[in-house]
Amino acid sequence: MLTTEHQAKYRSDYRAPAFTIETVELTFHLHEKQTRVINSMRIQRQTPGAFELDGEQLKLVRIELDGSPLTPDDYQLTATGLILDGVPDSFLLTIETEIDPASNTALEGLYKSDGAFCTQCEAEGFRRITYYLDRPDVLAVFTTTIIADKARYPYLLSNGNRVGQGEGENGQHWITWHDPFPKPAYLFALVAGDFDVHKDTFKTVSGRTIDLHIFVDRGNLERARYAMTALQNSMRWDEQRFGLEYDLDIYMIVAVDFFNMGAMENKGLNIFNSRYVLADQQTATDQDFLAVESVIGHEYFHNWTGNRITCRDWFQLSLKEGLTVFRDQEFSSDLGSRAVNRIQDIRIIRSHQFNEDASPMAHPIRPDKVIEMNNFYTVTVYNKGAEVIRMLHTLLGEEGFQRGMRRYVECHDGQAVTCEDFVAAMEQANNRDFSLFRRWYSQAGTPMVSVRSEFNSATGQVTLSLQQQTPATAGQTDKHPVHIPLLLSAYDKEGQPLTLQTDSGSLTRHESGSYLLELTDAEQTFVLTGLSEAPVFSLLENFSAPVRLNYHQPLSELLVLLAHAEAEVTRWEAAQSIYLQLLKEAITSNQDICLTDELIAALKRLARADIDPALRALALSPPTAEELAEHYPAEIPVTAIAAACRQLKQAIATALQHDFKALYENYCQSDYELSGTAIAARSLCNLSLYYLCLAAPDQYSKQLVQHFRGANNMTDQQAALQTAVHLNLPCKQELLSAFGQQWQDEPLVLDKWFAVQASSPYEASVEQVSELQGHRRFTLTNPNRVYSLLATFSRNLVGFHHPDGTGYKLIGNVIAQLNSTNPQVASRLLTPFTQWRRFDSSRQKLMRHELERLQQLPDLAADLAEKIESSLEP
Ligand code: B3K
Ligand code: ZN
Repeated sequence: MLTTEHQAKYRSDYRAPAFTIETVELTFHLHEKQTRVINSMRIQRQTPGAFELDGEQLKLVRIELDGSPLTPDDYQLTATGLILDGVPDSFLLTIETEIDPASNTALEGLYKSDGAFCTQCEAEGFRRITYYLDRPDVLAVFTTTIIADKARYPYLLSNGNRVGQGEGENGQHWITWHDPFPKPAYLFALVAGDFDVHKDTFKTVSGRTIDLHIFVDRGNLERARYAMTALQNSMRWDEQRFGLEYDLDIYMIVAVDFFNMGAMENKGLNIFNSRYVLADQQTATDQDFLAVESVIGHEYFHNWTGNRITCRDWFQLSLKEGLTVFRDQEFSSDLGSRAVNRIQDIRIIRSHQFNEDASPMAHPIRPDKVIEMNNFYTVTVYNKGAEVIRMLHTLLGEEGFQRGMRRYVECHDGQAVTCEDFVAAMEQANNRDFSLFRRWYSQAGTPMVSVRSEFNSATGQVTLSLQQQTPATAGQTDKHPVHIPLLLSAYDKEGQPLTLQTDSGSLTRHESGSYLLELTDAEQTFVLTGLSEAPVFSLLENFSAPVRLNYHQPLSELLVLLAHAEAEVTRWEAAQSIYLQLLKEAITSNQDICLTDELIAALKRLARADIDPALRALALSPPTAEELAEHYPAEIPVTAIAAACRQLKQAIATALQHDFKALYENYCQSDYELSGTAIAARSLCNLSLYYLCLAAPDQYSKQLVQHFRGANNMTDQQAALQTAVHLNLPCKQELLSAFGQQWQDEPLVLDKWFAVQASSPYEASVEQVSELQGHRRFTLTNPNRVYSLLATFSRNLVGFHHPDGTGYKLIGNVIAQLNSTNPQVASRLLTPFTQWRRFDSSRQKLMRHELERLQQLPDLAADLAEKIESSLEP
């Protein structure tokens, strides 16, 4: 047998396919353990070259070429596919294979989720269903017939429109679907099962009526209402903001409990992890509702950015993901609070993406080398990818950006294209030169922008000296300057906004209200004129580029911004900078944190300020230990970080106790409503209760229990539970068992119960997690459960990094088990180990030992091998 196991692929090796598939007719005879797949492909040669189909874990039953059966002498079976020599230039190939969905624990290809059949084909899962040219630049028209037992599988679904159906023998029935839009195999989907269906419609801008069907487990119909509204909102928003209308007559979403990731944008038939569909007041938190809205939007928006225009090869993944994340972020911001959404997105980049840049798996948003594609559905490709699109938006403005989008769609509808094609469309539509901007696609790492400002009172000028430098990343040491849009504003000492100008014309007013400077060189200076005092700058406003900012601002200036900045995100940034300074000083000096009267007064004003309560809650929350760790690229002082974070919160709690009491009373609501205002109020109310319990546990524990028992929604109930557990209050056990009892049969809620305990910021959490692994509801077969207990724990700075290494062992053992059953999930759990060089020598040794132990596993999956090898590279 030939094997290509663990072989790297390079972007530079791309070759157009020698053959294309014009049409494909699939027939599925569904059976738990022996599903038969008959695949008839009309194939056309494009260029000279071998004919080789991808296929994995398939049992070949027969092959026919233009109607004649082939014998084993006519083809060659390899570990990864099927080679046919001497094929004609145009032919019909029929292949029958047998697959075993019930044993498919990797949840890739065709598998069973509880009682239903479902598929996951991105990136390379279709090859586990049949032999095929499983690459995104082969676009075919699919017709799919599904045959199955009618009683057990009354719903048989696939992409496109339903074109035929009938009854068969022995209680079987069949349905045929036809998708008129040519698509790559990764967008293929099939579902068979018994569901409740929530039905509605949407009338498009051109007047067509689209059927919308959401399929959920029986009994969950009510919990699909919110997702339906989110879908309708998405469809309307994409018409209004991007001018993009839906194309098929029906849009279906199926919610399944067993799913490796969030959801999948299969053409006309999205398959979702049930956590991003099911939501109601009793079982979903406000954050869950917002996540449902965002993921529903994301998958819907892929219909144009991903499906109609797809990727030429998987190195271009950010073409569809970066752009679609940008679109879903804008959707959430247009419908909800723009500032709150932006803050959440900034936090993801700063904590997770910057971490990835500092890890051995660092890669540009368009990677150059991949071993296992599933390892590249990363925060870099997705979220940094979205920041790169956002920078284009900042540079072009909404109008210019939309002009570029229209050009992109006009030129590339129906094609499989590259990131380069996208940038070129933006350039051409706007008559701009983005040669330098393109570097964001090829260069990995987090640029550092250092700024000095000097005021000259004699001339009334400020000289801003800027330097940019990107530290070396794994496998890419040679770095160059990138094109950075830097948004900024300035205030006087009283917090009045200042009008800025330059002599050179290099400063423009941006549509956001901030000013825009474009950095393109390693070093640049800008002279701002006409100022009567040294301004208080707000730099990198709205996080206008995914960079670190090195600009020292005294507390006095940060307090001006905290109190007066026009942009809410800037006020939050000012608060975070203040907290960071305090935390870092405490860690360096090894001294306790002491809040000055001036700072306390500022925080009290913030607590009472006439701004969105959700924003106040965010600004009154210092960085988490995990976020603070990101600021220690060389060595993360685990214990000191945890101590400093605890102290700072304790100090805030004590100093503002009365304010939190007032906030709790003002913002606690008895009636439940799911509106932006109510969500914001709940966040401030729950934060206040947390601080009160921290300031005076004896006095407020009772209140907390009441808050928990009296809660009429999951947000309040979960927040109370988390406060009890994270503050280790005496009522902790009482609330844990009440919650566990009440929700034992609701998997999505029980996941929260596991996660709250796994994130508890104590060393002892490792014992707790170890015990929970034996809980009767714990299982390694369900990815949601694994993520809630174990992925959550692996991100718990204090628990996972327990000095005796038990946290590492615990997760290492699980990875070893999942290696053979579900490598994608195993690989996700491995991510924290890739950071091993950032810890003290004792922890380094323990983490490294775990990586080496895993490396020895027999049949190590490519997903793990790639990460482990890059981590251990000297
Ligand atoms: N495109 C899918 C992700 C597929 C992941 C494959 N391992 C979901 C999304 O980004 O919309
Ligand atoms: Zn996506």
